[in-house]
Amino acid sequence: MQELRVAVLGVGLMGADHLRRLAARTSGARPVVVADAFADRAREVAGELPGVRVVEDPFDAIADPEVDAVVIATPGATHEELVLACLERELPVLCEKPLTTEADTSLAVVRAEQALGRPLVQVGFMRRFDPEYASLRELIASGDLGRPLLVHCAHRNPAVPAHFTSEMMITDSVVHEVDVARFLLGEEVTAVTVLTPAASRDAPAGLADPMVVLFETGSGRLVDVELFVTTGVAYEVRTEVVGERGTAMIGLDTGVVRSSGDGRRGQVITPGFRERFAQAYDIEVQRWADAARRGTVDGPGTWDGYAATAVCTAGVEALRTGRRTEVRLAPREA
Ligand code: ISE
Repeated sequence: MQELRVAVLGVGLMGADHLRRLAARTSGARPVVVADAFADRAREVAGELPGVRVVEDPFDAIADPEVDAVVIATPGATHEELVLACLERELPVLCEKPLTTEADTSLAVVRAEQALGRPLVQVGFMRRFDPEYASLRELIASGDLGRPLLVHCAHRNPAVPAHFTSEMMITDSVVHEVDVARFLLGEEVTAVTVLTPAASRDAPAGLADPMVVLFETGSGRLVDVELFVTTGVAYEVRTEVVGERGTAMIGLDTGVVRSSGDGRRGQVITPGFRERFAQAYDIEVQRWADAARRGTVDGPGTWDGYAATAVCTAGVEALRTGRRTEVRLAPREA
């Protein structure tokens, strides 16, 4: 295939970001169509990019004969039918997380792709493409840390939109640590416990912020996640692996160390996830486009999307009941 002609569905924060990335920084691919429920927003974003058409209905974009591949960045609740429509046309897809919002619908997507006999869908777990996460995984694989026993994670956002709920802290935020745990440890998460300490007085009423989430894995390892989404500080995502013969940590923003006039020395913390993971997003989209042109997927696939949704479903139940909740995962078929 010469050049991958891409439709971008949804041009909110992430979709608009991916659209510009495809237009300016992805080789072998270019955006040709955008669709968004807010037509004005779509026209405005597309207006910056010559040759990009706007359609109102995302299904028209999927059916468009000029489209070879699709990026889905619409709200999670729309993903199921959009991904299934792409599979019907056998189009490669990069779907922002979540793959779908419920475990059973994610499993249906896994099965629909399996029926086609080849992988077509990549799920937007961009942390796998972040050089620090990739190095941490290589370090684990080298055996130098010994067997990893524990993973400590901190996931702090300076702020979240007003509609953000405690459940979304799991389905929208902790979902990344679910994928990180599976990516680093190479096994499934089997149970989830959620603890809600005294809430920050700065958090909106009713938001269980901060929250501590504990994952158990199949072989008995533990991953703890401190989630704090209204810190008012900056974007801080840290991951520390504790092995039998050493520990390793990433996410310290160890960029330029600068002294300033007020007698302080330090680094700048990235303000948000788009800045912190900018390089990861670039690599993710480039690897997706390269693989799509080769007729394959080179990143987290539908099973990874399904497993993450299943763990989040258990997490939301654990939050609601206050009890340790087992993850119900269907058997993996070859
Ligand atoms: C957001 O949707 C993301 O995906 C970010 O990576 C995460 O840090 C944030 O908490 C989510 O709301």
